[in-house]
This record gives sequence, C-alpha cells and structure tokens, in this order.
Amino acid sequence: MITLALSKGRIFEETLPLLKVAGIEVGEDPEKTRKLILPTNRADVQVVLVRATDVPTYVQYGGADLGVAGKDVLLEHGGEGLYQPLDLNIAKCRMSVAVRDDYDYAAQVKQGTRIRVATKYTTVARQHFADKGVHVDLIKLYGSMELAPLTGLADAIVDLVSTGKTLVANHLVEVEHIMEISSRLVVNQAALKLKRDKLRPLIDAIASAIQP
Ligand code: PRT
Ligand code: MG
Repeated sequence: MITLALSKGRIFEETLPLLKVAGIEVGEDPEKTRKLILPTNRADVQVVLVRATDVPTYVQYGGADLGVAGKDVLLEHGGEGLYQPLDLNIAKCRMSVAVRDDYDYAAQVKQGTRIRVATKYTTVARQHFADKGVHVDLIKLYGSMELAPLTGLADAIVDLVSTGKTLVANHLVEVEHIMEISSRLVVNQAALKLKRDKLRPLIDAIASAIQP
C-alpha cells in the first residue's frame, strides 16, 4: 500500500489534477465525508487527511509514504528524514512582513527600535530579521496573525499573502517580501528505497503533470 498525506482545502484541491494525470482518482470529497482515510481508484494507493503542518511529520515517521506540503511548513519543520523531489508549483503565495498602514516601519528600523513581530513562522522570521540586522522580539501565534497589530499585541506580522485582500480588509500593508512559497512533494526516505518500484513511477507521473 502507498499512503499519501494531504491537507484539506487548497492543497487537496490543487493536488487532485496532478494525481489524475498519474492515473489516481480520489473517491470521496474531504469536505463532505468525516473519513480521514480516503480510498482511490487504485487498490494500492490511499490518501490520509492531516493538518497542513502535520504532513511533514507523518511522512518523516512513515505514517505516510509521501505527502504535499507548503515550503512555509517545510522550513518550519526542518525537512529531516524527507526527500523533496518536486516543487509542484501549486498553492502559491508569498511570505511577507506586514504592519498597520499607519505604522512607519522604515523609520522604526532606521532608528534601531526593537520591533515586536507576531508569526506562526518563527524560524523563517528569525533568520530574515537577523539577515537584515533588524532587532525583533518574536511572538509565536498559531493563526489569525492579522489581528496582532490591530490589538497592540505586535508591531508587525510575518504571514502568507496571496491576493492581499486579507491585509487590505484589516488595514495592513506589506513592507517586506521574504520569499515566494509553493508546495512540494515530500517522500519518506526509507519508503523510497523499500517501495521504489511503486513510488518512482508515481513521482515521475506527478512530475510530468506539473504546470509551469
Ligand atoms: O487552515 P489550517 O489552520 O487548517 O491550516 P493551514 O492554514 O496551514 O492550511 P491551509 O490549507 O490554509 O494552507 C496550506 C498551505 O497553502 C500553506 O502552508 C501555504 O503553503 C499555502 N497557501 C497558499 C496559503 C495561502 N496561499 C494563503 N493565502 N496558506 C494560507 N493563506 C492565508 C494567509 O495565511 C492569510 O491569512 O490566507 C490569508 C491571505 O490570503 P489573501 O488571499 O487574502 O492574501
Ligand atoms: Mg488556513
């Protein structure tokens, strides 16, 4: 059996067309079922539904043979025990620094003020500000980062932006672009050796379906 870990929502939706090219069709809609293990049209392939941040952990420890995870999630996880053969070019967005539209970020940086930054991405954020020589105090959050500058919890956030509508709706503006984000295929290193006959053709078929 080959087990593929996916998270519900955009990653599931955007991975489906790639699987289809590889001849794999998932039988059930994750939004409609309560099942966490979904069969496919191939008796030897199943999909497990996990939280986006748990995908690398499932694959690392062999709870799944392969999975799809955002670069943001992989950088925070560290990628230990994972082979990352493909950038799938899906679930694209960017990671940015944002502040309230009335906060003068450039002036604060210039003055050398310590800036309070709320984020789910503490590893990436710590590295980014260290590289820039900006002094920050990081506050770890697990969601709704946009609220932090509005409530006075933080001066800035590091978060993902795709359309930019969430920032606008909350009177926030992007002040620094940290990196482009897309999702990657991750494979358990031991599974790649033990199940090579099945995994290699599957990886190659998915590779052939990637859109530029
Ligand atoms: O939602 P949940 O807490 O279960 O988990 P999750 O947020 O980790 O999962 P999900 O499915 O929302 O995101 C999975 C992956 O999709 C992420 O790890 C990213 O790699 C990728 N991705 C692509 C995004 C976005 N685009 C995105 N726009 N993840 C989150 N967002 C959020 C962003 O954090 C912000 O709150 O959408 C909001 C901004 O969107 P715009 O369009 O208003 O700019
Ligand atoms: Mg989400």
